Amino acid sequence: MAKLTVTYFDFAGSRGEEIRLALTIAGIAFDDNRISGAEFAALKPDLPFASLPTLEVDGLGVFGQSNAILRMIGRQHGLHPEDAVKAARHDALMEFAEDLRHRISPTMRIEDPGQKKAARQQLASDYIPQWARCVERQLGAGPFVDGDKPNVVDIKLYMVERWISSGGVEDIPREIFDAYPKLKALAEAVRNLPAVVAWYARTA
Ligand SMILES: N[C@@H](CCC(=O)N[C@@H](CS)C(=O)NCC(=O)O)C(=O)O
Repeated sequence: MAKLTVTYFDFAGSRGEEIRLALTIAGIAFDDNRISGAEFAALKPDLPFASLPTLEVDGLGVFGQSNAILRMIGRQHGLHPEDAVKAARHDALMEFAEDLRHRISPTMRIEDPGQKKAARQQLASDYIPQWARCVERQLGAGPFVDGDKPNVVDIKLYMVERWISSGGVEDIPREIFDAYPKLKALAEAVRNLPAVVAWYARTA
């Protein structure tokens, strides 16, 4: 098995943590390369898409774009559907998780506190409930997207749920997903996977 290196910032969240969790759930060893902001600035011009995370596969090169990396891991280790139609449902949810990030992330760069608060309150009153309603509609009996089998899509949704429900974004209520029991159950089921519990016992 080729040596794998995940490069990301030194925190347990977002796109890099999704890759770490996917490999952990797959039971695949990897080099967990956590870098500082200064190291990122130095590396950035040479990264495939000028962003993190990346996955380096010894002998094959450096891969970028979190969803592409997750799908590669998923296909290699039985964590993404082989069936194209089923995969399209998973892919759509994975892209939709990115859509949510792309709505929230720009508010991090608003400097005026009043404007930042207003932008986030607006998201909390319209876009985020709409996002959660759409996700909830896609989920069946659960707890995972595919019933009782976890896949990379579940990791992606878990990371988003955990980000918001931990109070990670000021002025977006941490309870905002409480009205969406299937999404909450999915997140809880990922959180309780033995590999995930063991990962946080080791890294938290
Ligand atoms: N579409 C990309 C987005 C990557 C991205 O924006 N990564 C952030 C960290 S989560 C980053 O590198 N930010 C620093 C920068 O863009 O300068 C993906 O899914 O990997």
